[in-house]
Amino acid sequence: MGQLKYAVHAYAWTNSWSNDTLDIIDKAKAHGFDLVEVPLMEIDKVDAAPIKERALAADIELCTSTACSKTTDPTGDDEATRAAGLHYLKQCIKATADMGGSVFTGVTYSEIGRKITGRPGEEYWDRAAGVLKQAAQYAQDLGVTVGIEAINRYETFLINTGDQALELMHRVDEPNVKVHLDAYHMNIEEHDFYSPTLKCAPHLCHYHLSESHRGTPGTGVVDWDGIYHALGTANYTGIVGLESFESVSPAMAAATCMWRSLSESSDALLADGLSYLKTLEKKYYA
Ligand SMILES: [Mn+2]
Repeated sequence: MGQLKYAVHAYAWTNSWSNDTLDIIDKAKAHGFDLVEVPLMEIDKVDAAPIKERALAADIELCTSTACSKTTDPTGDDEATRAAGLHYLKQCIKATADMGGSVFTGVTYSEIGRKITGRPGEEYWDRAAGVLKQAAQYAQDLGVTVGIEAINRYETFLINTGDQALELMHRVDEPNVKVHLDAYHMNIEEHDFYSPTLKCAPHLCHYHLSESHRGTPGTGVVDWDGIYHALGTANYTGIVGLESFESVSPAMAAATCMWRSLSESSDALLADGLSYLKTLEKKYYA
């Protein structure tokens, strides 16, 4: 038995979660994953009860993630947008609890893809922290942890590094707010992989183990030994996960800028990637 819990993002098989895609839960189990990461982008289509039932039947856990949009931006310039952001985050937290999950994460602090006219001033940090604090307090009663995923500069202006995610976490100052790293983004933003992983490890709630080109882990330039060395040193025993955008629709390919194939298929990426990562886990966890 390994010590890490491996999630697979449902985007490996669909770009739109609904009750028509519940079979993904069984597929994830068949692949040997410990959790399914359910996307909450289209929250109105997420029906928690059948998801919970299917996951219980398959003996697999659930976590959730999203990215805020222009109309639900916690850093939005007007009060109404920030209020809509808080309302949306609460919907996501409620759905997570209703399906039996305890981790909700992603770009929870701002609209994904937003560009501003200069470097972000204090007001953006204050807005994000203010909304996240209220969301986190709501989540406490439901037993849900809220994650802050650091993503690259082309996709957000606010949280690009592990250090910045920690900074926002400290500003929110609620015990159920944690950090979420993603190796694809780290490859663009960090100096190395070992140091930020080690520094964030005590505060992690999730780690997307994505390769530098979003293909199969182990076939790009991410320093996987550095990541696992740090995770093993910190004795992190939480959730890590795979994201593949290989086999979905043209719209999904465009949204994730996957303009060419990086692996044979999502299934191949997941099988090869999971086996590669579990080998590393054996090497670095005593
Ligand atoms: Mn990610």
